[in-house]
Formats: sequence, C-alpha cells, structure tokens
Amino acid sequence: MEIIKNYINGELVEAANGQSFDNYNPANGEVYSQIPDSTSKDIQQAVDAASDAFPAWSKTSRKERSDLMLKVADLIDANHDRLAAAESKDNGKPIKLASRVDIPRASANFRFFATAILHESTEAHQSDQDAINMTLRSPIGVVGCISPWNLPLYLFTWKIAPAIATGNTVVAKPSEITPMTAFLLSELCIEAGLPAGVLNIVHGTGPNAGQAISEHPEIKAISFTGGTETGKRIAATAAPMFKKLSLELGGKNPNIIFADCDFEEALKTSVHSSFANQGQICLCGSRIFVERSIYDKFKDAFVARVDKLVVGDPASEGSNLGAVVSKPHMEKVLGFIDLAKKEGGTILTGGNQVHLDGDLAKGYYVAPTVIEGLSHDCQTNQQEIFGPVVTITPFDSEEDVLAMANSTEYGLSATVWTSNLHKANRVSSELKAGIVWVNCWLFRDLRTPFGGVKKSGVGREGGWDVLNFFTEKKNVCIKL
Ligand code: TXE
Repeated sequence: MEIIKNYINGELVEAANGQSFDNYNPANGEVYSQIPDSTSKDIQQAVDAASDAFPAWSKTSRKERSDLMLKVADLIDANHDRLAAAESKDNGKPIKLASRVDIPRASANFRFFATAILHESTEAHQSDQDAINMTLRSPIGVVGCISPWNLPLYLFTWKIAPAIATGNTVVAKPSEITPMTAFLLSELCIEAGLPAGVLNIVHGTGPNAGQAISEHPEIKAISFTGGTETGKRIAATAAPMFKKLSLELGGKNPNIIFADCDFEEALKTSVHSSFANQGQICLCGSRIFVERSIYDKFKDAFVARVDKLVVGDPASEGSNLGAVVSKPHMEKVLGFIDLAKKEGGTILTGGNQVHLDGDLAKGYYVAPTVIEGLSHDCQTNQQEIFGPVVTITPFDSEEDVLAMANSTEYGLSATVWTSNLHKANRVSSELKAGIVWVNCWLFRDLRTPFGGVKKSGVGREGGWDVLNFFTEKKNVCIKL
C-alpha cells in the first residue's frame, strides 16, 4: 500500500489527525494507496508555513525564483516515465496520453512561468498635469490553488507555477480522486531545494481541506478549476471576504462542422476532441453540429471511426480510451446515457459499460458513445456529462447553429470547421465562448488567455492574465 503524505513547511507529514482514506485504481477498482484526510488544522499549519516563507520568497530576485523553478521542471522531465505511469494508474487515462500530454505539459508550465517573469514589464502613464504614473506589481501573499482530477499534474502545475513565480507562497490541494502525482511533485520540490513553506500541498476532501482553504482569512486569492457547483460554493464563501478569485468551471462545448470544411481533418480531429481522456476534458466538443448537406456522410464516417477505438488497459500502448476516473463518475455517465434514451435519443454506437477480462474486470470502462435525434435544449444537450458521450445534430444555417451552440449555460470553448475565412470570423465573433478553435482543437499556446464565460467561470488563466491575477497593481503618481 502506497502512503501519500502532505507537504507542509518543506516536510512530508501525515494528516494532523492521523486519518487517511482509500485511493482507487480505476483500471481495476482496487484500493492501492492511502490519502491523508486533512482538515482545517492541516490547512492552518500550511498557512502558517506559507506566511513565514512569504517575506523572504517575495524578496528573492526573479533570477533566483526562475532558476529554482527550472530545476523543478528538469526533475519532472528526468522522472517523466515514473510520473506518466503514476498519472495513468491514478486517473485511468491511457499511458500514451499521460506520456505525451500530461507530464510534458507539467514541466512546460514550470518552464513557461519561470522564464515569463524574466521578460515582463510594467506600465507607465505620462500625464498632462506634469506628472508620471508608474504601475508597480507586487505578490499578493498566501494564495490557494485547488485543482480537479481530469488532468491532475497538468492543471495543478498550471496554477502553482505562476503563483510562486510571481513571489507568492502557496497552499495547494489536488483532487482527492487523483492525488498521486502532486505527492510525487512534492518530493521533487524537496530535491530541487525549494525553500520550506513556499509551496505547501495538502491532501484531503473538498468539504474538509478544500473548504478550509476557501474560508481561511489569510489566503488572499484562490485559483480553482473544477465543477460549476463547487465554483459557486467557493465564490459564496470567498467573495464576501474580498478574495481574488479565478474560477475555471465546466463546459458543454459545440463542435460546428460546415459543409465546406476539410472533411478528413474535421473527421479525424472530431474523434479526438470527443473522446480524448475518455471525454473528461473541459474543452472536449461534446455537442457536434453538422451542416445538413454532409450530415449523413459525416455521421457514418464518424461512427465507423469511433467503432475502431480500443477501450482497454490504460497501461497498454494500444488503448485509445482507458477507464473513467471513478465508480461514481462511471455511474453518472451511464445515468446520462439512460437519460438520453428517455429523451428520445438514438444510440449510434456505444451506450454501455465495457467489461474487460481478468485483473481489469472490476475497472470503470465506458464505450465511446454517439447519440443522435435529440433536441438542442434537452438535458443531455444542456448538462455537462464529462465522459465519452457526444451528441450529433444537423443544422441548416449559420443562424440556426449559432442559436443551438449558444443555448447552454456554459461558454468555455467552441470549434468551427470551414474553409471560408469570412464565415470563420463571423461565427467566431458570435459564439459565446472564451476560446474558439477554427480548423483545429486544443492547440494550446501558453501565452493566450484561457477561461470561459457564463457558468464556465470568471477570469482568465495563462500568459500575462495569470501573472496579473497573482499580483496586486499599485499606481504611483510622481509630480515632475
Ligand atoms: O469536481 P469538484 P469533481 C466537472 C465535471 C465533473 C464535476 C464534478 O462535470 O463531473 O465537475 O467533479 C475541491 N471547497 N469538472 O467532483 O468537486 C475538490 O476536492 C473547496 C469539470 O471532481 O468541483 C477538488 O480538489 N474545494 C472540470 C476540486 O475542488 C472543494 C474538471 C474539484 O472538485 C470543495 C473536473 C469546497 N467546498 C470536474 N468541494 C473542468 N472544468 O476542468 C470540492 N472541492
């Protein structure tokens, strides 16, 4: 049994109450490690350590912070295989996805923000009244980072790297469903020589450890990625305390395919954008809209490709889809498939749990599922399923598809396939989403603003946006 520990004040420690709970391997449904069941007492210890570390850390030179973060990035790369195997085992995702995406992106996050701080500048405004204004930016203090289970180390480092790069000290909590790589990262931070208290990683449940972060008066800002309901609860707790908040929440993203698209490219990428990571990416295109003149051709070709996807052992290089993250989540996804049937949907492929043999017989596998015949405003097409389930719907005009695409409470991302640049521009500007990909999906440039509108969240991560989020601006006006 592997034992996960908290990382507080530079040391690996058990929860203060000595309690722990089970961590499951989704591939076989077995418990394989223990997670500290931290409470407000552990969060208090982490806040104390972070507060003590803040004065010195916030005064280190950019170069010093950058060098330390680059060391962490190098160690992530040096431990690539071990981290990828751990991520695949903890989350159920195919090892090839963890190897090619999750772990390289974790070290890229450290590298990107370690070097970004070497190149930033601040503004100055020359006034008509014979004065000059300088905008200074300072770290906030102790900040909180709370991350979800779908891209565990990838999203965890996406938050903590900019937070510590800008001179803050951090109390961070990974999802209790996938805590392993955050624990391994704490060992790497010790090896890299990160000063004690700069980063504190506390494991535990949302209601205990997570809620204690939102409530703590000394934590001045919270960066959160996860479900919309949790985001609402964090905002309700933290907003009256005037904490800075960055909330990256759910999505129900449209994937719009016009008849004049590059058919093969749209087809290939749509299979990927529907089912990558078992559909458990907030950016997955879960509502596919296809222009009526190519609807049947696209639908048939799409279903034929999906039928070829292999659902299998996450540890096998041959698997396209692994396990979904947990038993409750699998039941939730299967419940949505039942709902879709009740709402009049036709299952074109999938629609069932997949039972693998041998050691994997108790794993949480769901067949990639394509559903047609649903109205755009039914529950299946309005609620985030967050699993390997997509709907496919024909449309007749730009106006028609925009109305359907914009009809949900979410507005994270959208994908548009067309070879007509004017149409691409028109449709992109009318889509109510924080991110639009034209003729591609999930091309990520870390400098670009990342986030959503409506119930998909508040604020933007990435690039200068997140460096602004983790700093306070102060204007100094000097009379000349
Ligand atoms: O997320 P939660 P869950 C969506 C997806 C999924 C649903 C629930 O639809 O089915 O959210 O997933 C912590 N105060 N997304 O249950 O509960 C929690 O411990 C402070 C979308 O995993 O929101 C974890 O660390 N923190 C998404 C983190 O919040 C609290 C990615 C996320 O957990 C807390 C994942 C509280 N009161 C799920 N309660 C995306 N958009 O990327 C929980 N947490």
